Amino acid sequence: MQRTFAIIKPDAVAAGHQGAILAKIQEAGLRIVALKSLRLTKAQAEGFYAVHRERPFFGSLVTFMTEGPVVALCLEGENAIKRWRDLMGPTNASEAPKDTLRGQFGTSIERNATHGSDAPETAAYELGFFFSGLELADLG
Ligand code: 3AN
Repeated sequence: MQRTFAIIKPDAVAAGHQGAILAKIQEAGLRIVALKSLRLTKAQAEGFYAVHRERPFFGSLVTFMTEGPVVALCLEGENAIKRWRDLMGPTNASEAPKDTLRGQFGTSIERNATHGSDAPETAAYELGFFFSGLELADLG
């Protein structure tokens, strides 16, 4: 069993696609362990994307991620990290297949509807960035 961290980004929330994306998650058999809606501050978005701070798109990415509310999720299942990334599709939404979330709900490489951790270490870090231990406790 593996956990991963997911975000429904501001573009997808503003367009009202949260419900459709949550339905896809459940149809795919990933369990929603924790879920919250919040609007990131600039400092929080900069901290979350700190690994990208030297990249040319960093400022624009932070502006985008703070423009409106997001939905943060902890997803659980066998091989959840890869399964969620496969559901999302490639980073560039304009090139993503239409049967992926980014292909369906994203519009560009930046405004790509969803985020997903890329490895177990990043999943652990990102889950801890957004959720407390109590929120991630398995209350089964
Ligand atoms: P992924 O989210 O597919 O793992 P990363 O980690 O390379 O992709 O990028 C993090 C986020 O930064 C992406 N989800 C996207 O919103 C944004 N991003 C990545 N590359 C670019 C780019 N060349 N121009 C603008 N935004 C980008």
